[in-house]
Amino acid sequence: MSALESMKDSFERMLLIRRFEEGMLRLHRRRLLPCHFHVSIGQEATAVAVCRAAEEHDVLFTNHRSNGHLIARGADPGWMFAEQLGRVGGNTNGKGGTLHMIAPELGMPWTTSLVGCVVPLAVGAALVHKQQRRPGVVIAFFGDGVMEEGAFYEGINLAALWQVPLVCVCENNGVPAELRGLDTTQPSTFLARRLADIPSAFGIPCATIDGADVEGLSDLMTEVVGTVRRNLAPYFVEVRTTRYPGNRALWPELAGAETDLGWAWDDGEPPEELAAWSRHSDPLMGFVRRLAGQGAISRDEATRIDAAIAARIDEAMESAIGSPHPPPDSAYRDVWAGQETSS
Ligand SMILES: Cc1ncc(C[n+]2csc(CCOP(=O)(O)OP(=O)(O)O)c2C)c(N)n1
Ligand SMILES: [Mg+2]
Repeated sequence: MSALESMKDSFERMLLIRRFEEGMLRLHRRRLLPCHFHVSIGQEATAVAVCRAAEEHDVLFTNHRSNGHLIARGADPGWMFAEQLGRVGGNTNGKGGTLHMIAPELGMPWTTSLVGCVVPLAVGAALVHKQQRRPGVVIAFFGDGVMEEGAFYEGINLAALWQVPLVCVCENNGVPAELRGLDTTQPSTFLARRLADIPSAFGIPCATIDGADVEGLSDLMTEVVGTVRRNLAPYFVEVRTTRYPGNRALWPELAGAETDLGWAWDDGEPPEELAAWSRHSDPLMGFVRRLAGQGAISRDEATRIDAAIAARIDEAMESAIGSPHPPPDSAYRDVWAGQETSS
């Protein structure tokens, strides 16, 4: 892939994630979602950069904020809408929802909604990779909240002692306003925001990077994943992102308006509540502005790509809405590993 093709690929993947999550917000406004949900608007660059750096045989663990990770790895938006709508066609036919989305066929075999627990699970998987001399590395996505949990410390301690091929990707999106003041919150989150100091103390190499810079992230993640592959030892990356203004913890809202790529060509301004975030912190609009400024993408081409993605998302969403709810007699199916699915 040429440099230009790879830039456009990053743009398309980030846009697909954005349009999927804007679709989730639309479903919320239509009151079709039976359960809470999360969006990763503003964190798309991390998902895309990590998945570009990962190879097919690598194993990825995700968390409750998983839409971007799954889509960047190639998951189909159709089943992801169905799962979150509680419909047949999702990975558990709608019984797990936002908290339990996985794609084993894409090397994303497991997730947990217990904050922190993804780390020991991923360390265990990485140990298996090392002991059985499997070719891949293990990559774990988690939030900064994980670093307030004991499981994290046990996990990285063992990862450092056992020297397992594990890439920790900590998406530091700060503490949402409604959760500020909880006594479980670590001083590091509030004060220094230097989360990388913590794994450093365990002897794990660390990097901190701006989550709004998809190209910087891609370069770093390629280097980090390559280093872990070569050295069979853990690495920790803190990605600093800024929360999208509509990103409430459980029930996100659309802030201002859906993303309009025209903003990159000075065609109108984002609404006031989005303006500062869009200009300084949004990895998607930042990248489109850069591509447009360099003449790497024309407005027509961006509009064509956007229309194709919007059509794909609309079709996937309407087909998921048309899917039935799982029948009551399937209540105990799809909920344990190894069971047959109900559809
Ligand atoms: C062990 C545990 N404690 C508390 C919760 C409730 N909870 C769900 S998400 C969340 C915040 C997680 O923060 P972070 O890991 O930074 O992810 P973010 O939502 O900010 O992306 C909390 C406390 C939980 N799911 N598990
Ligand atoms: Mg967080």
